[in-house]
Parts: sequence; C-alpha cells; structure tokens
Amino acid sequence: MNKLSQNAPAKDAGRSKLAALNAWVAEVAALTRPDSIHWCDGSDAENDALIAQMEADGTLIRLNTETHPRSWLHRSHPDDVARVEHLTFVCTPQQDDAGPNNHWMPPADGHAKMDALFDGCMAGRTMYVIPYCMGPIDSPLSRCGVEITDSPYVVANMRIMTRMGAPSLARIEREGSFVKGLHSIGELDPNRRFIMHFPEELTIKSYGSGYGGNALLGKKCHALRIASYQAKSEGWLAEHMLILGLENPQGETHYIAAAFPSACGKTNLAMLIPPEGYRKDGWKVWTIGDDICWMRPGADGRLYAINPEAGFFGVAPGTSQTSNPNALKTIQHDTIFTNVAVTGDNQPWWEGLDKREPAIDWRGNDYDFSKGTPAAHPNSRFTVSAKQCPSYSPKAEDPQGVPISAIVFGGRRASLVPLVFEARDWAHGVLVGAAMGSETTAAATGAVGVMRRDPMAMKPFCGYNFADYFSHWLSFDKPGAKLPKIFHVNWFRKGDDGRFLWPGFGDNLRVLEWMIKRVTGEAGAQETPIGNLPNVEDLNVAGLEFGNEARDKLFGFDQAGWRAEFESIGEYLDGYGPRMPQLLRKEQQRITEALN
Ligand code: TSX
Ligand code: MN
Repeated sequence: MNKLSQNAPAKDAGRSKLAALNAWVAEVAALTRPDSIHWCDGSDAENDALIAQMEADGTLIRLNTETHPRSWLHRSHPDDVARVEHLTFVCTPQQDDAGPNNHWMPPADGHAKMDALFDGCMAGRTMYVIPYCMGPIDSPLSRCGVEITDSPYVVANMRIMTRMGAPSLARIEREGSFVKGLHSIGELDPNRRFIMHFPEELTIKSYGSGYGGNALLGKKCHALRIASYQAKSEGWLAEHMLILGLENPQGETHYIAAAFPSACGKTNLAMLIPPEGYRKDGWKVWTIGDDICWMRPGADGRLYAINPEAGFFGVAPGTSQTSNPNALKTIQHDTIFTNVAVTGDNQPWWEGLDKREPAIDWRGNDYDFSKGTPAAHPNSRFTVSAKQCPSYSPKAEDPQGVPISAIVFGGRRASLVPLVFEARDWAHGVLVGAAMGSETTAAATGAVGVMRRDPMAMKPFCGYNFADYFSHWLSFDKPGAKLPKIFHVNWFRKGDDGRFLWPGFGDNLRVLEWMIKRVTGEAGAQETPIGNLPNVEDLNVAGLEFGNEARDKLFGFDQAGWRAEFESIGEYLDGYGPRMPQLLRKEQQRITEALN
C-alpha cells in the first residue's frame, strides 16, 4: 500500500471491539491489494470530494443545475443493469437450509470461488470502508454492517440509502457485531459475476456488478437475505414491504405494511395522495418506507416496525405527476439518477414522465425515436434521501418503530382475484401470503401475463428455506400476541374488454380505509371460503361509477375459479417438500373443502 489508510480508527482500537473490524479490513486489503484505503465518515466534505472525483472521471454527469440542483446521472455498463438471480447464492452448510427457493453452494466452495475473483482485484484502486446502520441509529431494532467496496458510486449511494459513517462506526464499536459485505465491480464481465451470502457468518461477497441490488449490500443482501435469516433465530421478521401511516380525520394514525412483487407500484402506494374529498375531510398518508420492513413483537404484543433504509432506490419509468407526485417532488434535487435518458436541456427523463422528447438515451447515444426502444432503461433508478419526500413520516425516525395494524399482500392478477379480501385469522393470512402470485409485465421478463408465485414477494430475497420461513411466520400466533389483520389486494383486475376495472392510485385509499375500519370494527364484510370480502356498500365508492361487470369482478367471488386456484396452490406448496408446516397445508385443505 503506497498511501496511508485515511480516517482509520485509532491504533488502540485494536484492543477494543473494533479489533474484529480492523482485522477483517486488513485481511481484505491483503487479498484485494488496493492502492489506498479510505474509511468513510459520511461527512459532506467527503461526499463533495467523491462527487467531484466522479464528475472528473465521467462516472457522474451533472444534470441541469436550475431544474435539478446537485443531481447526477450515472450510466452503468450496459450488461449490468439489474439484479442477477441466477448468480445469487445462499451458502449454508446444509442445502436444505437454503431451500428450493435459493441457489446453493457449500460455504467453503463459495469462499474459494469468490476469493479467487477478489485476488488482487483492487490493484490501482481505492478501497472504501463503509460503516453503516440499517434503521435509525439509536433504535434497538436497527443492525449495523460494514461494506468494503472499490466503487465510489456505491459509497455515494450507500450514503443516501443508509445511515453511513461515524455514528455507525461508534455503534459498531459499542456492540461489536456487524454484517460484513465485500464488493468489487471487478471486470463487469457477466460470466465472472456472483453475489454470495453466508448467513451463519453474517457475510456477503459480491463481485462483478456495480448495479444497485448487487452492489449496495445494505439493501437486498443485508436487510433482506441476511436479516431474514437472523430474524428467524431471533424472533422477528425482515420483509419486502412498504410501510405507510394512514391518518384519519380524528387525527388517529394506523400503520400498514404491504408486500407486492415488482411492477405493482409499491413506491406509489407508499407515497399515495388521497383523493380530493378525503383530503378535504382530513385524511393523510404518511410514508415510512417503500421497500423493506423489519418488525418484532413489542411488550404489548403488537408488531412494531422500522424501515431499515434511509432513502429510496426507486424505478424511474412510470413515475409521473399522475402516478406519484410526491416522488417527483422528492427527486427535484440532491438525487442520483442511474440509466435514465436526458432531454435537450439536460434534465432526467424516462418513459411515462411527460410528453417531452428525450435527446439522449440511457446508453449516452442520440435518441432515435424510430427504433421503438425505450430511451430510459426499464430498470433505471433514482437514489434519494427519504427526508426529501413531502409525505415522509416523522415516526420513521422513531427508535421504537410504529405499531402495525394491517399487513397487506398483493399481486397483479387480470382475472379471478377480487379487489380486496381479509384473511380469517393469522394462519389463513400466512397462507394468503405464501400463495401470492403476480402476472409478469414486459419490464421484468418480456413474457407478458404469465402468473408467477412469489410468496410474500420474498422469492428472490428470503435467505433460507421457504418452508421454514412459513413456519416462522406461523410461530408469531401465540398467547399474548396482538397481531395485525392480514389482507390481500389486487389493483389490476381487468374486464372482458381488457380494461382495468379499478381506478387505482389515490383511490386505493378507499380500500385502505376499509381495512382500518375492519381493524377497529367499524366496517362490514361478507364471509366466503377465501376470506371476508367487502359488500359494495362496505367500501366508500362515492364519486366512482361501476357497471355490473366491474361490481361482480371487483367485489364478487368466483367459486369454480377459486377451486382451480386452490388446487394449484396445493401443488405449489407441495413443491417445498416435507419441511412444509402441516398447519399451512391443513389451511389449504380446509378452504379447498369449503369450495367443494
Ligand atoms: O402504482 C400503481 N398503483 C398503486 C398506486 C398507489 N399502478 C402502476 C403500476 C406500475 C408500477 C397502477 N396501475 C395501479 C395502482 O393502483 N393501478 C394500475 C392500473 C391502472 C392504470 C391506469 C388507469 C387505471 C388503472 N387509468 C388511466 O390510465 C386513466
Ligand atoms: Mn424491492
């Protein structure tokens, strides 16, 4: 190493709880052989210097300073634009512990494979040591990690997405334990790209990608895969859920956590603006988080939740003044855009934003409208601090977390599944989550309209066997527990003519209102074998007009269709083998019988 290690903890830290961290950093440096080591303190000065360096070398391009102050465009390698599920592994000693829902490798093989790739990979580069905290820095629900990376773009993003720097290092020194994440962009060769998790060692190794979910290790790798594993042994839940607060005209706020597979508008729901009539009456929606929720039972038996993230890493395409005005306000300044297009006057642009014409596409080429390909990459992103969101809840920083009144599962289903139903009890709700499915959109796969099951929207993110995960969920139902009610929603039901039957967006508040009124005992429902459905009069539909078809399909129950669905659910659950909890299978059988 030809440069001093900047900002490194004092030498006497060797005798403190930072000894393990210092030893690991030294071990990684010996393997990857960087020119210098920079310990990130999270300060403005540090960020300014990194940004200036990235602007100078072209990693970041400054956007229009009048319309988007202090905002930047990053163009990733064109082969490195999304998470790589087929290269993502969970390395547990027993394959059964990773389960059929994960790619698996024995830990020793995983380490050997990764260490060979990391050997000397940081030569000529700076190695950044990023201490971070997932969750409010003073919350008992929060957990710390340290990411080592050779990407300054990762540092700038981690600074927005986590509580990064000196306060986190201090917490690590107090607690001693932290998740170790090692990342290198490597050669960006898709054939030499892996993301490996070692849950028992609280370790992540990611090589060959600079893209968000593969490189910002605090997010999917730590806060979902590693945390879900920790949560199982420690009695809590790490979930792929948004969290919002719904304030009624009496000033009472109920908190809702909701899991949806991709392309269902999680960020839009988290930042929902109530319809005008509701706003006039005093209803408000508060955003706590748009992607990840950590919850655990409190002393009163309720589940208390925090958002472990400090920012939004949101999909840009489709974000507009009609779909999400709060997101647009959030990203007006101090935002990093990745793989979006730009207009002639250097403003960020993406499909669905507005009617302007982009000038340059996400690869940096002149945009050619006649080719028919999108100007922004379909998975292009914004990275922005949650504090910039107009609806950001002050409770998001509360170390105690917020009590959850309702858990919502959902999917994109053109047929069969009604607008909303309520699970009868916790075990039924767990089945509803386990059976979740969604139809693919062009953005995800190219094959449109194919139903994929994605239990609790955790298929790519659960760090252990799904059968054990369902058992863990079921285990929360015990004496003294005051669990939230569980619901299922479908904003995407279509009529025979292929048109969406529910207006969605702000009008989804009507559905949230019904849920909360079910929780407080103020709203009615009709009992059916699949759960409790609102009668049309139980849901406030004032100002909306529905024909008979819409009424039937949004609020009705198709017995024959559900019989077939429950057969398919049974087969799906059997695929998880003998570890599958009997209670879930019994629940599936009970409903199947009621349907016959
Ligand atoms: O995010 C969505 N939500 C949740 C909003 C709080 N989207 C966008 C999905 C892609 C990410 C929706 N799309 C929703 C929805 O509730 N509903 C729909 C389907 C839909 C699309 C357009 C219209 C109505 C429904 N109406 C018009 O275009 C006029
Ligand atoms: Mn997500």
